[in-house]
Amino acid sequence: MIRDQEILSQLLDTISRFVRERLVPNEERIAEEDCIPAEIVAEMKELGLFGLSIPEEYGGLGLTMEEEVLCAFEIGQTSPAFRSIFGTNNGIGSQGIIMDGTPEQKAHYLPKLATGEMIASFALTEPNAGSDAASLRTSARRDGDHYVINGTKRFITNAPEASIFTLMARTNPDDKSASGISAFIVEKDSPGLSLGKIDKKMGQKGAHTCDVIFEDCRVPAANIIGGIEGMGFKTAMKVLDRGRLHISATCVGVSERLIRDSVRYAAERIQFGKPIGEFQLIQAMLADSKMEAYAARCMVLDAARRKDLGENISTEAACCKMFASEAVGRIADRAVQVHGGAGYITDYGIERFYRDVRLFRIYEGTTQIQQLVIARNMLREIA
Ligand code: COS
Repeated sequence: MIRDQEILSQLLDTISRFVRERLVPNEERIAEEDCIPAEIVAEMKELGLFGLSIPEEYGGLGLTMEEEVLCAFEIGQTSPAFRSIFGTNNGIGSQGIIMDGTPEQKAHYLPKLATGEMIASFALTEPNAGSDAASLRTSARRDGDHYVINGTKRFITNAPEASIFTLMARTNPDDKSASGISAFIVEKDSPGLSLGKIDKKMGQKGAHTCDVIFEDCRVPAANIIGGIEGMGFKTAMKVLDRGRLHISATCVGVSERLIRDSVRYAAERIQFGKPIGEFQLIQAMLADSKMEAYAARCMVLDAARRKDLGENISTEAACCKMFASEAVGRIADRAVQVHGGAGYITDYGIERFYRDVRLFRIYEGTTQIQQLVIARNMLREIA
């Protein structure tokens, strides 16, 4: 749903210009320095990028899902690490509070997340609970007006930068199922919370992950999301359904960027006396990539529109995440191939995207988890 086409077009133009003029020229720098420069983060705050999806009453832009994916198509046209720094405030870090938080929790945290004054991180995965999210072991034991939290969360995006964590922990030790899990807002300065070393990753330099360790960490009982125990797993699943659409849109953006770079290279690079783009074997690769990116774009837009209409898009979001993340993997591979030797050399940046996009098939649910979600929903519908 697009509320005001003119305002949206202005926003998309502004984001597109920011990506072209400020982010693309800094891609190599953030890969080398493994850090998003403070002046760029300040500009992102200025543009409102930390609050794209946060409701207007809390100081965000309150974008609809369709508007948000259109923005993500633009933001995806550069290194994914740039998106990552504000991605969790719009997505998995904040959405638990937006969807299920109490009015007090929303009023306290959302305005600071919308401006980027606070960064929110989503803490679900553990050393022994990844795809099987419901098997998580981090415990939250009630003690008066507090919960005492013990456990370790792993690969937590933006944890080194985070001010708050949306944490999933087991409040009922006797219930090993999903209904024993609750969601909490945990502030980074809580006594007993510490961070592990920043992980060394294959790609997406500039976006950071690390362990978050809770040792008798005391959290006010008022910070349980929604004020009731046992709802945390469902909150996490709803957050992930939505997050998967945003990631899919980012995959579309990266795909379109890689295709543009590949077409330009194919038009300029001369071999056998003519541009390589005139050879049909190169054309086939360009066409296959275009077809897949276009299909992914259409899927994402359709699912986003359905979400705006209030439909349950769990299946569609999983289809989008699976298709768009697998497609961008193939598109990045073809981009390397079209660029030939240059595609393998760091200076051209294509090999960096090739490594960066590999994560899309893994986080916010692997391709295999998307397959499982899609098929289970299909079987449930018929039952
Ligand atoms: N929206 C709302 N509620 C949902 C839901 C969704 N999308 N999916 C599941 N639920 C609810 C179910 O309805 C069920 O509630 P009831 O007990 O009241 O019926 C409850 O949650 C448990 O669901 P289920 O039995 O399906 O849980 P499973 O343990 O079988 O879940 C999957 C399996 C694979 C769906 C889940 O573990 C998952 O999504 N794993 C991937 C996690 C992930 O993406 N990790 C990435 C790291 S986070 S960046």
